[in-house]
Amino acid sequence: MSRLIVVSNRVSVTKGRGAAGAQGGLAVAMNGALRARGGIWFGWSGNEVDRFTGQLTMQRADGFTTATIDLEPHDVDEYYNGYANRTLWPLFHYRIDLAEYENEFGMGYERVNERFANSLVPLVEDDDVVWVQDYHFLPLAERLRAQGLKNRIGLFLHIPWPPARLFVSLPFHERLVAAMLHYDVIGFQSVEWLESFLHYCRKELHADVDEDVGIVRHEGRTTVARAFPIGIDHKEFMELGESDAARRAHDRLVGSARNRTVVIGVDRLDYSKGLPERIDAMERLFNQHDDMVNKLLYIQIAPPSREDVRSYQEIRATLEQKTGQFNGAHSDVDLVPIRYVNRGFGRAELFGFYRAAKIGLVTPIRDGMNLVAKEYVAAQDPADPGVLILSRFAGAAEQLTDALLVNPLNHDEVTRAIWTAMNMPLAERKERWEALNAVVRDSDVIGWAADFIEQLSGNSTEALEPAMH
Ligand code: ADQ
Repeated sequence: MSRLIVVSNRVSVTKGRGAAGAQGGLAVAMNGALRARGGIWFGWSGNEVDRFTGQLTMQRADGFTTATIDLEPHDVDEYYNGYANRTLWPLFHYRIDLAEYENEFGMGYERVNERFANSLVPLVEDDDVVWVQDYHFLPLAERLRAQGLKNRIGLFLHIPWPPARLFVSLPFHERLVAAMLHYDVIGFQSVEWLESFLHYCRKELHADVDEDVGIVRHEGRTTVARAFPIGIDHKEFMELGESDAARRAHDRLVGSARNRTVVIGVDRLDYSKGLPERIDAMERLFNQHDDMVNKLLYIQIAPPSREDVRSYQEIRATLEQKTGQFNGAHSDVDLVPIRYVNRGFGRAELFGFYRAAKIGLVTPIRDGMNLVAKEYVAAQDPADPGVLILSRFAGAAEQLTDALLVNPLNHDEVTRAIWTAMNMPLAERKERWEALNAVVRDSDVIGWAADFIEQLSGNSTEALEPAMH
């Protein structure tokens, strides 16, 4: 079997089971894929040095090797905090109002992609397959090709692809997508993001696009573009659910809820996750129904992320203010309706919290997939499952059609969904959950990685299946 080389911004090895913490969905997914197959995980160490050397630090991890490089402070400012998180992230989440277009950001992004290519090329052997993760490295394949790499190179985009009308607001958008077309395979989380990409390629690049099979031909190259919806490591997660830590977390939450229905949200603190809008929906619920303080407890777990970026400082301040105001208005002397917790938890504890919560509230304004929705489903008690309320704007909504799907911007709809979920009969909860759980169990991260790698390893584009499978 050929080796797998994974490239991503950060390399984060989970130290044994249940310790992934708040590293985000990518870390959770990649550890599963690399542990199952073996190979090298290459990325930024997270450290800064005064002068870039490209020197690699190699370490043996749990079943695979990690190789990391250090970056200069201005690389981190311009490439990571800049172009990746202040330009591409907001734009790809449809927030062109927050997207910043600075020349230095673009130049830093190009420079770091070049540096990654220079350091990676010596590690790659002839029949390795190279699998690049996410929006940090859209042009990396082009840089690797320029250095003569002939290997199969694939990209998986964990975030949405915006509609062409929004994407064209990015300066040099044609150049960026033309560089992406040096990948052999580009994977998206959902058919919606895939279709936006294909539409852009046809309309703006005038590429030859076969939408039925997801093939883009441009300047003599052929790229396969398909939807590969990511999943969770279902087996591992279920095993965590058997642990004492999970049971303790469950009992602790149930005990402290004092017979109130627990609603849970678990999200990185990010403006794409729709957190202030959730509190607005709660506000309506509490105003519409009497005595909600005795009926409902909303736990929002939201560890801060990207704290160097101003829009993240702002969303944090907004949330603190809104939860403070809400609790001030709706608490009783011995009952507080919103518990807002700014830290990460072990995955076993999360399992216990999910199971204790009769409602999972997953209402991002835009999200590539959203793995919390899938974790919430997996963690439910089959005999008495909770209800998932899911934003129709998350990639997960394409698969999890038996959730209560809502428009997170429509507060009334979310309020109604919470009320419906609180009052849903057991038979309906079971029926919905069984359908949801079958999807979550049968499309896990191991299968996701295997599908992508199989597509990437194939030398022929002749016998392609339809774009979505
Ligand atoms: P994220 O935006 O980070 O990922 P998500 O898919 O929800 O979002 O993954 C979050 C992961 O981090 C989950 O496994 C969750 O359990 C964990 N997590 C979140 N908060 C936590 C906390 N307080 N403590 C512990 N763990 C916590 C990006 C994209 C998503 C896409 C994933 C994977 O934005 O759309 O689903 O990558 O492709």
